[in-house]
Formats: sequence, structure tokens, C-alpha cells
Amino acid sequence: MISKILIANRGEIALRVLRACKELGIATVAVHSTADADAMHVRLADESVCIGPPPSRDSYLNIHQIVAACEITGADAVHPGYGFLSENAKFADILDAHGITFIGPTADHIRIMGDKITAKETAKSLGIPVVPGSAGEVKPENALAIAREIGFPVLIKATAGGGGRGMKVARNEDDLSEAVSTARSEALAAFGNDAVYMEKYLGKPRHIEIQVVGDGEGNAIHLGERDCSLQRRHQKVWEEANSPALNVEQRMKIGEVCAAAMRKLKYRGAGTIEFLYENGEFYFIEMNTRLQVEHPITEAITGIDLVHEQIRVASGAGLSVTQDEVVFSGHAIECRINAEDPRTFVPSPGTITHFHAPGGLGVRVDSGAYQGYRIPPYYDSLIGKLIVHGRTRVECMMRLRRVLDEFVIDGIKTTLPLFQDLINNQDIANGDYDIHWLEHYLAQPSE
Ligand code: MV4
Repeated sequence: MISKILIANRGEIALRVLRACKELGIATVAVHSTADADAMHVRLADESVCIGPPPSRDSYLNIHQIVAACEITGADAVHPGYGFLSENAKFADILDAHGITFIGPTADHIRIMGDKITAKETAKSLGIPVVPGSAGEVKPENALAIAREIGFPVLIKATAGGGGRGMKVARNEDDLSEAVSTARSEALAAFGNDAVYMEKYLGKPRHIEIQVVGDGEGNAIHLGERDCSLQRRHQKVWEEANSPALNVEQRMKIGEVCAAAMRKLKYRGAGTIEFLYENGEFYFIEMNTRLQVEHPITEAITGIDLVHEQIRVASGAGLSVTQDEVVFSGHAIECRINAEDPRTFVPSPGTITHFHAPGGLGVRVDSGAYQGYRIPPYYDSLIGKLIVHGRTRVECMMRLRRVLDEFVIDGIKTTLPLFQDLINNQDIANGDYDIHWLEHYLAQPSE
């Protein structure tokens, strides 16, 4: 049904999608900005189209240029990757109007999950546990009554937000009105929408997310969880599957709740249901209606290619597996390799003078980087992902230590040395960390 896919992205995820297309015998079109003419995704695609100058808004976010590139090349579907246009409902609508398949959920489902109040109401109505909080929007005049009902501390969040922007904690009644007004003005400035809502503030949660895939016809499966608690300023650094905090019963229980919800919703495509997890309870915070950066750790423990599944369900071929056929095996860890200083996270674009990727059993490197590649300064600093799989968490960690020693990236600074430190840390070895752990760790003076 789909014979040519245009990949509306760059970097490692464009390569990742390209690989799935090749395995399925589907022709590929790369798009690129003038800054990415020598990128690996352009070299490996069957065809490529330059869609504009370096700034994303003029190229990777330029809907008209991307639709034109589809028309010129005869691409019948678009894979958006992550970021850029991947959660843009208008883009999905426009492709639809042109008879081009958007490889993702319906525009309506993207819209529902893009508004955080609607997302939460929808999740709740589908039987997913949510954080106790306001029913809908909070205004300065009703904030105190709602906060007293919920109990302090409370968190004010932007309805149009996500990814942590525009959040304010109020520890007590004295803090409240300032927290609400600051959150509203920050939300207005960041998203052009000052609507905010309120939740019980969870102090030391883990961030655990459930991978789901649906066929849009009422069939859906879950592929277990990923623990993404190790993050800095809402940028994930290290992710693992399974979560060190869950046992198999907890995994299958929350997974089944999510899969059942997606069946009811008739969700199509890959999705991630994000939870905070504290004292044995799950609390829904958001749903991402796209493929995520960290999806390979789920692929490692299930053997299921998520991009294959996305393409299958987009073309009406259905899921390749039923829930009963999903087998979880071993443990996987992903390290995000950024072109950044490993201590300050200041970006470090430039030319890679030497590049040697590790190999061996249980090792996957997803990267568009190569020796001589010049990292452009215009985009995010993720240059690769190292994914290691082992039969147990201990085996996975031992393998990761070996693999980090083999990896060579010279000419720029990268986050590799941070992982050398983390792999030798006792809390990490014990799986004993929450969403604040890494920031506390980085705040300690290093010797
Ligand atoms: C929270 C929270 C504590 N309590 N909600 C941040 C990003 C956004 N997706 C939700 N976030 C949070 N919501 C309540 N009720 C703490 C965070 C949070 C966080 C969540 C996941 C991963 C990292 C985080 C870092 C700081 C705060």
C-alpha cells in the first residue's frame, strides 16, 4: 500500500526510519536543509530534496516545502520521526488533504493529547490513573479553594505546555497566588495561551513511561515500560527497560491498563503514556503521540521493530503481533551521546576527527555521525545513541562498561565521559534514583 516514504526529519532518527523502510522494500526520500547536504541520511536515501536554509522553521518545520517534496518525488507517505512536525495536527490534516499518508495517529488524537487538560480528562475517562488535581482550568479566583482541596504542595502547569515548561510549585497558601500568576504569564509568553491547571506535587517520583501501539481499529498492545528518571532540565540522559523499580506483575498490570485504554480510543500508531511513579502508584502526566528517542531499548527487550509496526498500521496491515506473542527478554540501557560538555552541557559543534563505534553482542549504535562529519550548530546536540542489551541488568551494566571503553569520538566534546562516571556509581548500580537524582549528582563538585 505504501511504496515510497518521505522522511521529514534529520540525524539519527532519519537513518533509523530509513533502515526500516529498506527492510520493508519501501523506497525512501530524504529531505534536508542546506546545512545537512552531507548528512548520512541524505547519502543513504534513494532520493533527496533540499527543503530550505539551516533554521528549522525554514526547512524541517516548513510544511509547504515538505508537501512540495512529496509531490515532486511521488512519495505516498511521510514519517515525521520525533520532534519537528511529529506532533503537529495541522501537518497531519494537510497531508490528509493531499492524499498523503501521515505515519502516525489521527490529527484528532494528536490534538487531544497536545492539550494537557484534555489529555488528562481523556486518560481518566479511559481508566488510566491520573495525578489528583483540578478538574480543568484554574483561575486566580478559584486557585485557593482548589489547592486546599488537593492539599499542599501543589504544582501549577500550563495547559498548552509539556516537557516541563511553565511549571510552578506552591509549597503553601502564601506561595499560591504568585505561583499561579507567574505560571500564567510564562505560559502566555511560551505558548500564547495562559490557561493553567493544578496538581498535587509529587516530591520524589520516578518517570516511567509505557510503550503502546494500536492499529486504529480497536486492537492495541503494550510493550512494557521505560524508566527515564535520569534527566537534566527535562532532557533525558540515560533510559532503561525494564524499570529497576517494577516487578513483572506491576509491569503487566499497568501495561494492560494502557493497552485497554488504547483499544477503547481506537488509537493508531506508536504512543507513549507517561507516568510519575511514587510509593507504588502510577500517576498519568502526558501522552506522546509519536516515536520516542528512547524507543530502541523497548525494541531490544521485545525484538519488535517499532518503525515496522508504525508503517504496518499506517498502511492498514495491522499489528504483526498480539499481546500474547510479546515476550520480554533481558534488560536494555540507552545512553544519549550529545555533542556537549559532559559537565556543563554546553553544546560543542564542530568536526569529528576520529570516530570508532563499539560492537559485539548486545550492542546497537544509532548515529548519523562519521569520521570527518561536521556537526552543524543549528539543531539539537544529540549525535548518537548507544543501546546495550543483556540477559540481566547486571550483565547489561557490565557490557555497557566494556562498550563505553571502546567508543571513540574525537574533535568535539561529548557526554560519553558522564556515562563512564555513572556506570561506576553505587546508586546507579542499585537502580536507586528518582527524577532529581542526576541534577543533585551533577551539582556535587567533581574531583
Ligand atoms: C509533575 C511533577 C511532580 N508532581 N507533576 C515535568 C515535565 C512534565 N512532563 C511533567 N513534569 C513533572 N510533573 C506533579 N504533579 C514533576 C515533574 C518533573 C519531572 C517529570 C518527569 C521527568 C522529569 C521531571 C523533572 C522535574 C519535574
